[in-house]
Amino acid sequence: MKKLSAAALTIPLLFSFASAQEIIKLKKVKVFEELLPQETVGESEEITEEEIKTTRQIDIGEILSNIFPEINHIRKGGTANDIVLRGFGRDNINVLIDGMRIYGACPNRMDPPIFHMSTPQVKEVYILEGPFDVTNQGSLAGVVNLISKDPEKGTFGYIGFTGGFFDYLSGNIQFNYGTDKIKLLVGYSKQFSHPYESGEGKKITEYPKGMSAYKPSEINHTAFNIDTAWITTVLNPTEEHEIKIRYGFDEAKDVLYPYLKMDAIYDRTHRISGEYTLKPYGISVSGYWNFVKHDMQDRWRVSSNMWFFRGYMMRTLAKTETYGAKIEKKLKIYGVNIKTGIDGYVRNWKADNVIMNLDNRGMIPDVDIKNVGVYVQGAKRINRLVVSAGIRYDNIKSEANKDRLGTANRNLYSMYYGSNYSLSKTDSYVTGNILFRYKFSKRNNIYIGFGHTVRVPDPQERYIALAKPMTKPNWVGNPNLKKVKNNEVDAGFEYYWGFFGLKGNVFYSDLTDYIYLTKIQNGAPKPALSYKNIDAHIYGGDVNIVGMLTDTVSVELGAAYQRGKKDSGSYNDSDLAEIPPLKTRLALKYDNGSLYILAEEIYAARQSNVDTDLKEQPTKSYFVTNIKAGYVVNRASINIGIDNLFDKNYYTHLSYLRNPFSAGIKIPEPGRFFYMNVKFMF
Ligand SMILES: [Cu+2]
Repeated sequence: MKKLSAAALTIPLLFSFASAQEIIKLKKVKVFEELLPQETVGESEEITEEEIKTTRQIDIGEILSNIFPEINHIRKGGTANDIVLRGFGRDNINVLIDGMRIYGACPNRMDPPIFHMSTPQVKEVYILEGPFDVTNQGSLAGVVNLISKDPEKGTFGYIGFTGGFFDYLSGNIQFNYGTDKIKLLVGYSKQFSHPYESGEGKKITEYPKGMSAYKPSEINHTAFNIDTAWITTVLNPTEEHEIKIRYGFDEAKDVLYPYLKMDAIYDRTHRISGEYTLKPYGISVSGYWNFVKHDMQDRWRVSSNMWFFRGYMMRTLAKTETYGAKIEKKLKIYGVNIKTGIDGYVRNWKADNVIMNLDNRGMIPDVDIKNVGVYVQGAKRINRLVVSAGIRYDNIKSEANKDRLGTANRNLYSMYYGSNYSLSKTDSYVTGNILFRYKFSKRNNIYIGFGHTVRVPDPQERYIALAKPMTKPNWVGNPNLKKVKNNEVDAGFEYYWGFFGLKGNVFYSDLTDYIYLTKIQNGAPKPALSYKNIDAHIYGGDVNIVGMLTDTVSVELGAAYQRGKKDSGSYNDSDLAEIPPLKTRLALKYDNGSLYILAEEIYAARQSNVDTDLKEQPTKSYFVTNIKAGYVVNRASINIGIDNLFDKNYYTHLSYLRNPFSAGIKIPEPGRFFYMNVKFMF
């Protein structure tokens, strides 16, 4: 009987960079796989690697949600999907771009961090689930790191074009030049679409009602129009030295978010980063800066009708800037592989809002978060046991500028939280983790790990200040919020038998001072939406089965389930909000190296474990079928696909905004969506 090779199972068929096929690699790692090189631990270390060959290429959040049952997307519109990993969202997970921090400018998360890199730039996505990252501050429940393509040796380029339903058009061109000493990659991409239609044949712009409804003239308004340009240079003056400099710019215009009450006029981002590696000493020094400017208005909604003289009833202009640096060294002491480093960053966020005649300047009042941290992480193999551990110390200061507040929102903190609050808070803490893996054979193993992680409240949770007109509830941050603490156990196994591989993982996260939405009044004239610390726990697990049926045919089955419960605070309903239901994915693949065919079925169960305190509603179960095929010939590839083949009308559980005062507008997923992409290499 034919023995299944490790490579065949985890890396089905690898095309080199020089192939015309567009590939994004998705890697799920456990902490020590990243730290220990293959030769140290033996060739048995597994990295769960998935490859994305054909997609609509709209956004990374949607792509990840499609492949991994434990990742779910928050559907706000046609693009810019935010993600929830194992029930954790927002700042509870770290989303990094080339290892650097980036934050969205929009107080309503129209531009989540994961939106700030376009699909054609992405080479790999690293996903580290659980409390096992000490190399970045605040990785409470996981890290998602998008890695961009590096330039290669040689002179060549690509041109790619995708077209699909609802006037979806996407094109990109990339040019590569490289010698031993200098390499350069320059790229440009554009994406455009009109609003998509759901399975019931309605445009997503037709779902909001009342004042939030789109004006009849704007129902078919551009849904997004995104330009992206990037340049990466790698310099190798000698073999020992490497300097990498990256610059990226993107401008997303006319992005519609029917999930919210406003749309983005534009969202403009600059990213720059530099990295210097001194290979013989295992030292790397990196620095980065990024800036996002975001303008959202209700100008295309009915609510702006009365305000025609200025074009909008409400508007938020927001800016965020993040910069940081890291020095890291890899070394080996007494056979222990060690990575140690010192890093720091500054995140600044300001947003100014106007609603009717209310001056909400400083809606996010020029908040600075300043962090310095040190860490050390080590791993060692002792016979069949691999032990890895990490520890990190952080000092982090959050500070808002009261002078930035406008006339309408100036007194909100004292109105709801009394005079005894401070707009400056410093948190210092130690975090760490330990993980044991026992290997029964080269590939079969079990593992168990424990981690203690912390994150500080984000600038919005502590300091947002938005006064709303008339009887509408205000929105105010809680300056007294404490940092969130997570004590989590993860355990799992990997088992290979013949042509099949089976992996499973369970986790239990005990959360202290988890930050949760609440309504507050405290004697104020009207209530407000705010945040409180509660104790809670989230637990769940996922399984993954991969099987090679023949040399060319493989099957994949994945399933994930998670549950969240409140443990403290006054509540009527103990279920945590925004916890996705059971989700499964079954895929059948044929791949002979030039022809590729995939059929997949995604199922999500009904979610009735909802938090009625936040007006959450149950979400129905759904089945959706996607098919795709691709063909590669020499320097060209062509792919076609149909997502939602049977034109089902369905909603994911994260398809509407949670608010304790009223349930948000549910945004359906796209109906049948046909697309085709072609790519040439020159
Ligand atoms: Cu916005």
